[in-house]
Amino acid sequence: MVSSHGTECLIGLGANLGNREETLTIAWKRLSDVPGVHPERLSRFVETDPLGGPPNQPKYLNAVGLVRTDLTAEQLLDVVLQIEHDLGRRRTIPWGPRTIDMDILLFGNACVSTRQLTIPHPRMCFRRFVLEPAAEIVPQMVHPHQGKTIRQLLSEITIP
Ligand code: A4P
Ligand code: MG
Repeated sequence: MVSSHGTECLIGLGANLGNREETLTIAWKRLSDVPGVHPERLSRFVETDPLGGPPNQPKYLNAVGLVRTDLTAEQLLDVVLQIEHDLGRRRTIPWGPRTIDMDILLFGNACVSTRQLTIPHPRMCFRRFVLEPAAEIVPQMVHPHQGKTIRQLLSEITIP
């Protein structure tokens, strides 16, 4: 039975090294296998031009997933950091190429600002590679700072 309790949480996934499709698929599966994390929807995978970081990076494959979770945001961060590590993510250059990046975009209506964690993800509102897949699965979900839906935020993006 699909559980309807817990917090609705939006997670962004991105990869631009290795077998990107396989890595995103495994990352989502690993997340879904964690006790207390219940997968609800995963967007299609979209190929996107790298934004920022060093020049001449390979293109990204991006996706956004919706889970319900009984975990706290801090516990969920530990989960995604562990999955990133297990899938070979090594942090070298900021915004550099990566086998997998998993960002907590929204965690219910929570606003978190600690050294480890900023929720909502501070850059999600300006990023087509986040908002497009998010709009596919949760167009009506509301951004707690902006008070706008994902669909509205997407329609207001000015950069390509
Ligand atoms: N952290 C703080 N808040 C969060 C959160 N909401 N979710 C901390 C996840 N982590 C969060 O992350 C560094 C630390 O951020 C974590 O240890 C955690 O404590 P990181 O993944 O090592 O750093 P990063 O991803 O290189 O930096 P950052 O700032 O997360 O970068 P972004 O903003 O995620 O951008 N272009 C395309 N087309 N597609 C992409 O996916 N991604 C980026 C990375 C740049 N350009 C891109 C893409
Ligand atoms: Mg990240």
